Amino acid sequence: MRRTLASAAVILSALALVSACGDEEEPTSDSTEPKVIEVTFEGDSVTPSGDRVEVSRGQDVELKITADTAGEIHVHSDPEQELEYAEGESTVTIEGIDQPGTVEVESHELDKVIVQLEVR
Ligand SMILES: [Cu+2]
Repeated sequence: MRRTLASAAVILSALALVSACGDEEEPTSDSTEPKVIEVTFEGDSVTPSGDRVEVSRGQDVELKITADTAGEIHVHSDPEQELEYAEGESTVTIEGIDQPGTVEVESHELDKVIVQLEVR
């Protein structure tokens, strides 16, 4: 009887191990996917203009840019980030920001805020 119980216990724990492996979940990729924002520069205006955009801490932000002239984007994070873009279509990436708070993304050429990133 004792022996039967012991082997039953062995089988049960073996099953537990197997199912533990099977239940392992894939890590969710939501927080690692970059936030994509389309930005258009035209003359002395930019779209979006001052919009608030929520991002997660550490989440990269991809700016898909269409511009009639090359320029530079200034990200008021700590440390600051300066991103140059070319005339035409291009993509620049703002590196994920670790500190929660509001970070302004500006064009100094136009003296305008493009988006305010709300880092949570
Ligand atoms: Cu600035």
